[in-house]
Amino acid sequence: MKTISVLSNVFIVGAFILITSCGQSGSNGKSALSSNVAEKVYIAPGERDEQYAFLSGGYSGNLTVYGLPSGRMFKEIPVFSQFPTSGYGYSEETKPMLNTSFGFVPWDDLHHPDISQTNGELDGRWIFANGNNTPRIARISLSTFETEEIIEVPNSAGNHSSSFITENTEYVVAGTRFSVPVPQRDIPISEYKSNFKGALTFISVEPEHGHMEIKFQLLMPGFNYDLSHPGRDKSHGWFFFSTYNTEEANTLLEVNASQNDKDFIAAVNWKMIEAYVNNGGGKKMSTRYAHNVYDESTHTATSTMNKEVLTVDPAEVPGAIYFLPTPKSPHGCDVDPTGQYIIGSGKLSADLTVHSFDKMLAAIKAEKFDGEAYGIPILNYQDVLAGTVSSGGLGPLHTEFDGRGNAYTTFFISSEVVKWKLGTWEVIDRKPTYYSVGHLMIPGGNSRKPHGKYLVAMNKITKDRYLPTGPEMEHSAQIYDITGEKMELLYDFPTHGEPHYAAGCNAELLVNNSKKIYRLDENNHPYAIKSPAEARVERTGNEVHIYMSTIRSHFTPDNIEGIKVGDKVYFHITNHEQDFDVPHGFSMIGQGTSEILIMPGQTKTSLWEPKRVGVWPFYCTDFCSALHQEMQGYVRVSPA
Ligand code: CUK
Ligand code: CUA
Repeated sequence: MKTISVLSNVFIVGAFILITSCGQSGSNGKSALSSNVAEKVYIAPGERDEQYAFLSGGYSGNLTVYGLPSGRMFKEIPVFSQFPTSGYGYSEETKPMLNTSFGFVPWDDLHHPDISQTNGELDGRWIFANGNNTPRIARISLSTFETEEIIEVPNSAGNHSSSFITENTEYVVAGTRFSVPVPQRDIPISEYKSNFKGALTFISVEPEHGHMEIKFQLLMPGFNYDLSHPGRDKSHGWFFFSTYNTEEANTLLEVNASQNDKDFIAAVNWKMIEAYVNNGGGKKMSTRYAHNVYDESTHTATSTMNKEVLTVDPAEVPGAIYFLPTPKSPHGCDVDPTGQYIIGSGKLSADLTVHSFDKMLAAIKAEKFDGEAYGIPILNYQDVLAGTVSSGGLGPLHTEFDGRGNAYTTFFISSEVVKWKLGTWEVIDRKPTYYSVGHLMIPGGNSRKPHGKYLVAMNKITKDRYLPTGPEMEHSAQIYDITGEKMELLYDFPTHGEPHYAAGCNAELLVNNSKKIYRLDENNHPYAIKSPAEARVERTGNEVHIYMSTIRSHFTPDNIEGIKVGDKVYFHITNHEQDFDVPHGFSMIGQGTSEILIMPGQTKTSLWEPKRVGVWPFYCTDFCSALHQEMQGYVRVSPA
């Protein structure tokens, strides 16, 4: 214990020195740039980027889409947040997406996007993302770039080691950062030890439409499950989870969870557990979790509340889970493209620990264990160790790969990316980041086939990189060219919200699948109208349904009378445009539920509850034609 706390102090001093040196001139990398760097990131007007990058928006709850190498942002995709730009989470169709067992939660903390894979290669169908706060996993379509499904993860809290996927997108996996009583109940917090559980949740993904279902939950010992990665290629069938707080402290974790010299990486043979549950294994537990699905044909989401989940106690499946001792509270847990190396980044360590999958299998076969924790065998550290990387950097966090046998690790405290060689563990290059990098991303770097051209470092601290914007600044990302022996810093760009992980791919994977227009003849929204001729107003009790049409540049109907104070007025608006990229907006005066944006062929509903007598205007919020300013109407509201 003493050694560790001394060590952490050293790191804190290191961090302090680093941060205080941030603002000094000469240390910010400007002089390091060669003159042809500008050409490498310059995309001429009308030209397009080579790669997509999807950056997590952290506490914004959103996912942002960027181009590489330009660093230009193309789109912000609302996932776990209400988003006034499109009306996501405000329109009647999308409100159910943000439903949870805790009610409507229009916010979350999105950390790790991951693109769907087939045979360990990116297939560009969907991208998954986790919500940490109210544990959820979202699936976003890479055809419409819209959130299509959100499933809540029960028995979890701080859904952090998520949303990583297996090689054929069989499962998207969610691990809990905070262990909690399972099932939740009223017990003293001091009884944490051995009463709290850490759920690792395997959510199956139906291959045709991507529909998610919770297949099973492993109820693990009450550690903190930090990050995870699937085995790939030779280790396909396994999943690896880094843990900290194997001390099972429930207070002052900063000190109490740093006592053990080594925590664990948990190796989970999910194929074995899958076979066990397919044969009727596991126990059904009652719980509550929301499952929200957006249907592209009706343009409408529905939310259902599920009542039970299948749980598995590790003791029921001996031989399926092992612990790999890993020094100093590992954070990142990354698997190389061959599936041989599992890299643990002890955040209080200077070295990286690389475990060997082959050695792990051999040790399991030989039944050579160093004891057990809650019945789960602990492998011998030396037996499974492939090597350590001693780079001299401080505070290692995350590693990605270029597909050429090199790995790139971020060091938060020493604020740098270190390139090293798999197998020889030698350090090849190191470049500073500005400042204090968290994750990094190489497009495809989380698959068997990385597209190792650019590396994006996502930094926690911005300081002096941009024109000042008051005390709060956007976070900062940096692009490096990694095609040479040495990395080359190309460009800085700001991000929206805090980027944790990102996922990226070559542009070709998505450009042809990106949907251009919703077809009117495929619009099965219950309140869609096929043409402006069908526009009408229908009343049932105090509910008024307005079937409205938009086409350049008018609303039909545009004068509405007979509305009374206290009515619930639903504007069901169908955009009858047949041209790509001609949205119309709709907004009503005094409406607290944001505008909505309706794409061609789509129907969306805005609810308005008039409070005052009068004649009230509405208008189109999106500049749609030369006569956009004429696109308006009135609603007459009479006394109740
Ligand atoms: S975490 Cu952010 S730096 Cu949530 Cu993946 Cu490591
Ligand atoms: Cu429609 Cu502006």
